[in-house]
Amino acid sequence: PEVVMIGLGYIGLPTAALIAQNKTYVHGVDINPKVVDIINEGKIHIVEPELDIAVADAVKNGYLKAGTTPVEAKTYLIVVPTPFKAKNEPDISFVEAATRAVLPLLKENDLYIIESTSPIGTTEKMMNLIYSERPELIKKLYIAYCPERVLPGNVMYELVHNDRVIGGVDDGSTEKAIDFYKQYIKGDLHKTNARTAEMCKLVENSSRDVQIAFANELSLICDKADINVWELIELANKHPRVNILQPGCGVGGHCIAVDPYFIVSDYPMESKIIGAAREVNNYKSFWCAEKVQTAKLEFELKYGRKPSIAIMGLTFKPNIDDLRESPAKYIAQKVLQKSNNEECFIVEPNITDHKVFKLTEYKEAVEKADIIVFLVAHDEFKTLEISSAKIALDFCGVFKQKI
Ligand code: SAJ
Repeated sequence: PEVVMIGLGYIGLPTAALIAQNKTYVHGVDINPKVVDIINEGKIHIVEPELDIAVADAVKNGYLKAGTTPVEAKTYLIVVPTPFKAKNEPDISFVEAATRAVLPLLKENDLYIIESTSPIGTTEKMMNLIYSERPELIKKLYIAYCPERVLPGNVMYELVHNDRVIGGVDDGSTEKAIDFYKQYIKGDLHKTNARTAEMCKLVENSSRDVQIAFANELSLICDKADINVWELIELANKHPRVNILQPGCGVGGHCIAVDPYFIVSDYPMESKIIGAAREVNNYKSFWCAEKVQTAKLEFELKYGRKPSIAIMGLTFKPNIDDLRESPAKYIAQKVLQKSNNEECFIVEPNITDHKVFKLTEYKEAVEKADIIVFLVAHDEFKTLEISSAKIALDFCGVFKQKI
């Protein structure tokens, strides 16, 4: 093969399929043998529109093969997860393990690229690791960092059309990496160094987190000030230079709620706003759970019986089936934990079956519940009519009502 792709997950597999569709031989590597088997059958293990066709084609035509160990190639792409450990410190052990796995295969003029979201300095760290183990290759490899920025649900389009930031450990590496990506990508390829490219990825997601935190902070203030935050934001955004995002029940997903910690843990004294944004967004989820408790107590005082509750939505954002780092899931769990034998209906129209939550159809839940808690603004919910006899807690702006 010409390319070895280490990591066949949400980004690695689509990228491998894209490269293979362009008639470049790709050897994909994953530590999970089940994933390897599924891919070699031309099937996929994740949900992503159009990915199934791309993988089926690439495997059928012989351009994509998967295995559990790397083989010799000209380009090595590291696309493995970088989770974080306790105390919110990033864990680059998968990047390091992937690098160690390709180390013995590297030869002069090979290109080694990290795409995994990584703390600043990771590419240089991996370069030092490679050169300490293979000193005969010093300055004879091309080493670069190139983050992905695709939106889950639209990966196959964005992989090709988004601009990319490409940073080598030296100019030769940047050029070599640009030459590689330009075979597959239609977006513009922007040159920089490895550290800037690493920080760029972290900053893109931190910027969104900070902006959402501002909207969430406004929602807390407005709740106390008796102002409809949705109306307020719409009006403020009429200003030509103001563009406030939407408040919600917190920030989720495996990127925006995670990446800012990669900056905060390395530069805690300097990243006050980034750290505070994380706190505000986390607090918003806790606040929503508390609001449900208050609504329950008020209902009981008023009607002398326990209310039934509908929890509307579990995913980390609207119209997807992904529950990773989902604030809605966290709130649902809190409500269930604090349940005092009230009937509780959990709704998630994008998931048919869940091993922990017993799911109820959304119209049925709305009909049966006294308190309806909107956590995710799924399209289905927008056409619901809620009787005025019920209490609706609209945390995500389905109806743009005051809570
Ligand atoms: N959210 C709000 N209010 C808003 C917008 C979003 O509360 O106005 C919430 C969502 O409900 C969700 C979270 O933020 O819980 C994140 O959703 P998202 O749609 O903003 O982003 P992701 O996590 O699906 O994808 C992001 C994207 N990054 C940016 O937009 C800067 C994507 O381009 C990245 O590739 C991806 O992270 C990643 O892999 O890093």
